[in-house]
Amino acid sequence: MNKKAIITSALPYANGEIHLGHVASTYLPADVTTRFLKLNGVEAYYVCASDDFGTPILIQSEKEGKTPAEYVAHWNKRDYDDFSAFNIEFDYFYKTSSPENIAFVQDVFKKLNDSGHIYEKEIIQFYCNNDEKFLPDRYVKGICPYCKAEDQYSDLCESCGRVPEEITDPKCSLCGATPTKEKTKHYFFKLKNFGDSLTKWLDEAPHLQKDVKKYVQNWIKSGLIDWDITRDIPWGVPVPLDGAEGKVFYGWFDNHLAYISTALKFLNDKGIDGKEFWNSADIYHFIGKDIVYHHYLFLPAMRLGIDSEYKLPDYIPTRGHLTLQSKKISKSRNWYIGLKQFLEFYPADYLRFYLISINPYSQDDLNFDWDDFTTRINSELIGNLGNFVNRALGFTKKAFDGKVPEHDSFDEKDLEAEQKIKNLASDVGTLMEQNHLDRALKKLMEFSSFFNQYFQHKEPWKKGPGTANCVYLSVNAARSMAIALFSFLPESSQKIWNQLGLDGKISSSSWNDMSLLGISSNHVLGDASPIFAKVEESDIEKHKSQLGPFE
Ligand code: B3M
Ligand code: ZN
Repeated sequence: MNKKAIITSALPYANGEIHLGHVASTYLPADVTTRFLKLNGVEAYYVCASDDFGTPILIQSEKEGKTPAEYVAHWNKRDYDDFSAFNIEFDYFYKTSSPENIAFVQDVFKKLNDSGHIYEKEIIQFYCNNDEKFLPDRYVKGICPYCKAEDQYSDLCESCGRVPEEITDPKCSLCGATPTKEKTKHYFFKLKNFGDSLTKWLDEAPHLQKDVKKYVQNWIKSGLIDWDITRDIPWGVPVPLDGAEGKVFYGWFDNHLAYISTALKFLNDKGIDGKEFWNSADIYHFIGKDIVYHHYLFLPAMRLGIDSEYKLPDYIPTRGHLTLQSKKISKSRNWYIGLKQFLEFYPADYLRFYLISINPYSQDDLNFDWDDFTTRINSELIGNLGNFVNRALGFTKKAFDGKVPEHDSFDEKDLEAEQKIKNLASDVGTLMEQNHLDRALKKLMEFSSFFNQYFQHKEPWKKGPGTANCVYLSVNAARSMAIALFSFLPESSQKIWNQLGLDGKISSSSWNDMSLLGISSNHVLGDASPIFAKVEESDIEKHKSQLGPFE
């Protein structure tokens, strides 16, 4: 395992609240992975930033009568607060509109330009004579030429998912007037130049997801097209060239560079050589499958274009979309659950447990279902894990006044239990290293289930000869579970830790500690109480009725 890592997750647009769909595919898996790496002694930093530029943000700020800077500052803070409440623990959360990122983006552009990867071209663009501005992307609405869906933005049809070559019956999205077409000069990035080097990188990168690789390679084979990287709007990173006044970079030119500029800012401020660290660390970019194109082609091509001055990603864990009650999440139809709202109903760990459990390391979509949530929390998290911990600790309290008894020599069943503890770090760790967070959590639940059966089998309440061994091993198993749980359920794992009467923060344990019998005889436990409270079905019915209507 590389002893250094930088972890990023797709930067949230500073344009609205974080909902369950966002956290499921990127922020939560990235947070769990970072915690895991840290427990393994990796110097790992999880950095993120709000994605502040782009036409949707400019338009929305205009609608709300705010400056774009005020508008994004509001969402930057709100998003950060919501993430924190969910125990997504960034080492640093910054913004794409930071002075550091602006300078970095301009510098990268100049290098790309000097190496011949940029050219100017005159294009025809919609222009609103009424608003006196060019109308890129979301400034124009019309009919999708492919599927005929009405009221679609010119840069993406939400109905069929295609990017229209030219939208039919265009209208200015600000005033509704029919725009004219005017000439304007834009800058293009020669993505076409990079077909071979991208193919080579994809072929050789050992940790990229195979299924994603395959279709990206097919895109390359079918031909790459150059990217129009500038916009005629007043909100963005200014193009640093004479004659380019009034032009800014397209949001997807600057945003992923903030992975690097944010990491550099954070590391340099800490007194670490940021560039040196970046280039010797494992780089992880966690994303959702809708931005594969940007992360597997555009981002690496830009890094290749500056001679890999900053290394390309080692891991791009790509996961599917979350549907809600089997329907596509839609804010306008009220078919979504805000993260903040969810956390008013249930503890962060319930959601973390559920979302990790249903989230494979693949691009398959996953579904949030209130009934499934109830079952998994009540029967798995509480019925299995919570129950075991409570039983083991509660019994020790009751029968031994909280003091772990001296154990005797182990019988066969005890030896099997001891072996389970010894294997736990590698059983769960191997799956974690392979990014199979869901399977790792399942392994942990199997461990808990084994110990429930062990406890049941030993019947310590009968105070027979095997009682002391059973208590000793069960209390140790609870400790092991707490350490293994930390990446997934940080709050609950700390609670278990405290109830075990162990000192300090569980985060300062190391991963392999879970395979030791770390609690010795005569250790005195803390106070035991149930860690989790049941999810009530009557509440679930209420939550369901708050969604929609979905016509
Ligand atoms: N802001 C959000 C998205 O498309 C976009 C990600 C940027 S990552 C550099 O998911
Ligand atoms: Zn207009």
